[in-house]
Amino acid sequence: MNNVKKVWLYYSIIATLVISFFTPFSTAQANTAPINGTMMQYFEWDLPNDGTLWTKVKNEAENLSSLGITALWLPPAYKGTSQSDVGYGVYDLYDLGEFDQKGTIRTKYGTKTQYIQAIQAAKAAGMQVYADVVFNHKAGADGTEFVDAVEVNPSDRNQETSGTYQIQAWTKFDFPGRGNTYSSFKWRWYHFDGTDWDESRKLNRIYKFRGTGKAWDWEVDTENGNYDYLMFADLDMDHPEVVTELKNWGTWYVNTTNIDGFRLDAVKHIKYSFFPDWLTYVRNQTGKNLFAVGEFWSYDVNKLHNYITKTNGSMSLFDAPLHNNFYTASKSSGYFDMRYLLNNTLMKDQPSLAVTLVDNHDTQPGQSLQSWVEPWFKPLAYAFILTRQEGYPCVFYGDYYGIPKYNIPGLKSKIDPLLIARRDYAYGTQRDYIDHQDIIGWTREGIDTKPNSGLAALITDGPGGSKWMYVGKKHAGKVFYDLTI
Ligand SMILES: [Ca+2]
Ligand SMILES: [Ca+2]
Ligand SMILES: [Ca+2]
Repeated sequence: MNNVKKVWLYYSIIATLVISFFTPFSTAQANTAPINGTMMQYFEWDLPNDGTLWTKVKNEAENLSSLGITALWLPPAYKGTSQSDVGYGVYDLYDLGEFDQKGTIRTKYGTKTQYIQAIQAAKAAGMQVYADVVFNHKAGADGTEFVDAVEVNPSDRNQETSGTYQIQAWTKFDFPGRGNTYSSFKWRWYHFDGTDWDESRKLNRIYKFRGTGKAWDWEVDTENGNYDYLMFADLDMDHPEVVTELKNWGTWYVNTTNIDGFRLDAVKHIKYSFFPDWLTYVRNQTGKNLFAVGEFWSYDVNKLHNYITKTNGSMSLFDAPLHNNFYTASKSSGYFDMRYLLNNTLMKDQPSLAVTLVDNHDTQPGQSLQSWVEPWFKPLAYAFILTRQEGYPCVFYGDYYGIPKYNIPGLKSKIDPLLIARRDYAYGTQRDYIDHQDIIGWTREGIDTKPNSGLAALITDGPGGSKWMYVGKKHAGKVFYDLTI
């Protein structure tokens, strides 16, 4: 076949030579068809607490869009336990950096006004914006209540390990700085299933609350017997007032911010039947076809399949098993069998609901799920998620800009060409050559509505080599060039 090139690099993306490559938008014809979707997770865990992220989003929106980023996942925008909270210690869902609460008006990322302006700028640049939604727990309560509770075994939460006794729990949320603005709902102990701190005894246990109808929610992940409880005060999704309040909040949030979708935190700890109902409600109330991706962090693809079934395909899921394959490959010193890169992944099994990723704020160094893909492998992994047809790829801020706290340099110069490859060339029929332990490849034949589209990609965890790959007869006689050098 024609149009095959030998490559000895770690990774390589070969695209058809286009004269207009450096000004790809100069031809009106190239703009008629929509480009491939690419999400960017626009934060990492260790960003400085300087209140500037929303402003950075506003300032960078045009630039990111021009590189082919079509959606931004922004971090939790509401008030957490303190100003420096990354956002997952959620205190008040209605305080987007507007009220003097927890010793601050702004959040780690800025004020409500700046957040709204960032979203407006992103949308004006043609991107979607997804909000990070944390419903599993609440933290930083305004006061305590005395609650009947029982201790459970941390590794088997179905097993009670004490009699019932009264604990002093941080479960009273009155939001004195906000009052009744936007919502008059006040959280009390009976809106929760349990907590992990008894203030009166200064005891750290996993406490399950006692009371009418009180039980860990089901169905949730079965790790530790029942994984409803993760941290802080755990919301009781069996309580109708909780469900109603969260539905009201979702509608308010979409109407207030004009976002386009959600990244849903910790879904394996939340009753599986909750989100299909919630998403249907908010989509109907707002009249928007809101995108959703859930964080079901498990390397067992069967658990992801089960969740997709139970949620009727109402949301996508992050492809955690794919991340794990990248991590394992990057740690194998060249001895990973590259034919197995897709094994047991959503990208392979359920591509239309797979949000593919390389790393995120939890897998980065120092975090709870640390499993950092080694830097040498990152360009290969990004080539894999950005130029193949399966999945909706998500680029991580920490990979793109770097993580200063750990002296990790950004890979912008490596990732940008792959974003361009995705934007302009990664279209059409895909042919796989995932057939060798060290060097694998794939081609895209291109489509007529994207002039000069089509590519060939090769990645290797070994010394390199060559491969014959078919790119389609319509490329006969064309010259391909390497986008990555
Ligand atoms: Ca419950
Ligand atoms: Ca829970
Ligand atoms: Ca619960």
